[in-house]
Amino acid sequence: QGSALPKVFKPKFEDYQAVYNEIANRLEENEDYDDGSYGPVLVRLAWHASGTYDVNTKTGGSNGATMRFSPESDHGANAGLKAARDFLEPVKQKFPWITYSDLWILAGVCAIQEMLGPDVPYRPGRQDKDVSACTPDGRLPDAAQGQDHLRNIFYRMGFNDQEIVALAGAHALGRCHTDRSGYSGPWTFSPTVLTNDYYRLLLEEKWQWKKWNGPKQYEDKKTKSLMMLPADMALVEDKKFREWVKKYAADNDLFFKDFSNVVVKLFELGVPFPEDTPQWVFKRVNA
Ligand code: DDH
Repeated sequence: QGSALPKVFKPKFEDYQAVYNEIANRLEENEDYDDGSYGPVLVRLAWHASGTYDVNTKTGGSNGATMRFSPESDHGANAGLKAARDFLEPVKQKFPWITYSDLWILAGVCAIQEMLGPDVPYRPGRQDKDVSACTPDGRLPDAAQGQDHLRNIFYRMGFNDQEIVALAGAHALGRCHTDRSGYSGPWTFSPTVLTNDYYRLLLEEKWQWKKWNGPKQYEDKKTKSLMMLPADMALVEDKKFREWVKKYAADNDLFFKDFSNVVVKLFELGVPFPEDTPQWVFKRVNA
């Protein structure tokens, strides 16, 4: 007797690659958006979805996509990430089988690879949670603070000093917006291409306080067109962090290798993958 059970759609690598391709092909659809790409804000969405993890209570992290809901969507650190969530909504409509949690991380992976960063291996399997799983405010770093705060925040996620510095290299990408964080400007001259320029600029430029009415931030003395946050500058002020800044400034391959490893760790914090979960590297569209 034949089973009347409906066939459950079990997505495979090709299905996730199709989602990847959809995102990759739309990254530059709106040339008026920032520097012409949604890539940076998608990386930031994936990071803020993941960086709420608490290694002691095992709460937060990318499993859940709870930033869909208030209060988490209204946390100050998440200001502006609606642009990224809205960008991904039509992708979710087109591929309804993917969870928001998997989609947001896949978008981060896609953005990093398409902005010429390293391969970032991906595992699917995150499940969306409801509003009750929203994390409390204050789990993401405060840009106005220094090394002690960075250690408190990132040790809570389970990272060490080397990993803190490797993660920060993401600030080669994107910019600050006065209507989001209050800060202003990009960190590098090529904010839609991932390189180790963030570290090189940190070490090689002369940085001075920007004279303006906004929050305290640095500008480069030469062009006054680049910026650093107090939390960025902590990486060269702290002796232990500085050693890693020097290594990554001198060696882009080392940065790419360490960045890929630490981003995979970040994107998988607290995700209970079944043991037989495959790990994939997506094929690039913009190769
Ligand atoms: Fe960041 N980040 N970030 N950041 N971040 C901002 C933008 C972007 C801090 C503060 C800010 C990471 C770490 C830190 C990206 C990725 C990552 C902005 C500006 C602030 C402020 C937001 C706005 O106005 O739109 C602080 C503080 C830290 C820290 O203390 C370490 C990490 C670990 C990542 C990562 O991806 C691994 C990206 C990308 C952006 C650019 C977003 C955009 O829209 O452009």
